[in-house]
This record gives sequence, structure tokens and C-alpha cells, in this order.
Amino acid sequence: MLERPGIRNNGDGTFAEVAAEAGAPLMVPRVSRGAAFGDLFNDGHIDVVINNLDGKPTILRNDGGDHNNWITLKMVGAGKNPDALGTRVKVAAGDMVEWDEVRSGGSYLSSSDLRLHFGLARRTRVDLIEVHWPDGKVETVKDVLPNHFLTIQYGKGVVETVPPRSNTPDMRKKNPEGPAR
Ligand SMILES: [Ca+2]
Repeated sequence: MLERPGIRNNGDGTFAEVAAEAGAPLMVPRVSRGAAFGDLFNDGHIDVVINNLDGKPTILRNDGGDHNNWITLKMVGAGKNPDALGTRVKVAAGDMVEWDEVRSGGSYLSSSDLRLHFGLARRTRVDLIEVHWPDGKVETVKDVLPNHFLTIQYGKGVVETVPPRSNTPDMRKKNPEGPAR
């Protein structure tokens, strides 16, 4: 694919082309083979690493300019499934209900962050986290503050709560011309 896709989910069943808004690197045509999504630097903002053909990878760093709230969940499974693959999680916050599943792989030759990240927009509280473990067991966590990393372990509930890093390194000081191309 020789293009620079930049698509924003409008949250109403439609998408918008935003490559031009996102900056010059997204407007450069490249041949890319895979992409991995995850929170580099643990600052609460999901970043993207794109695997380019015959070139350096592209990192799309998210500085969180929208100031929206979020919550990230690391699931710890039982027995031979410590990464909790296949665990489905429902998060309810006010009028919002979202589901996600712990999965490995995804885009070609790429594996994204195993943690589950839920965007909350301006909602200031998570009413319910409902965990459906692969063996059928269901656990719930109620009344959680946003903007934290929670570790939820099978049979034990929340075992760790960590705030985001506030001193994210500024890579642009080392590369003043912007992201690697
Ligand atoms: Ca990040």
C-alpha cells in the first residue's frame, strides 16, 4: 500500500481523513507492511509504530493534546495463560460502554501492547469494569478513577494502580527535524 492513511473515528459510525492535520510525515507516500499500537513511555497516550519496507520504522508519537481521560488495564491470567489472552473486558462510564479483548498479533509481523486502553473522552469516573476470563469466570471492579494503569489479576481483582509518567522524554531534542523517516 503506497499511501499515508490517517483516519479518525468520529464515534458516530463515521470516519474522517485527517492525515493532513496530523503533520507532514503522514503526507509522505511510503510502502508499509505493519503497525503496532501501544503506549510508549507509559504517559497514557497511545502511540503507533509503523513497519516501513526498506526503511526505518515510523513512530507516530501521541502527546495527548486532546486532554481526554482514559484508563489502561493490564490483565494477569491464571495457570498457563499469564498474559490472559482471550480475556474480554467491558468498561462502563456514564453513557459509554466499551468492550475489548486481550489479543496478541494483529497487523502484519506486528504485535501491539497487550494492555487494554479505553478512551473515556470527558467522563471523570469509571462506573464498572467487568472482566470475562477465558474459563468463564466473571469479576467486577466498581468506581475507578480515570487516568491510571490498573493491573487486574485472576481471582484477586485490582492488585496495582499506577499513575502515568509525567516526565515523558522529548525525542525531538535529539531529532529536531521531527520523526525518523
Ligand atoms: Ca504514549
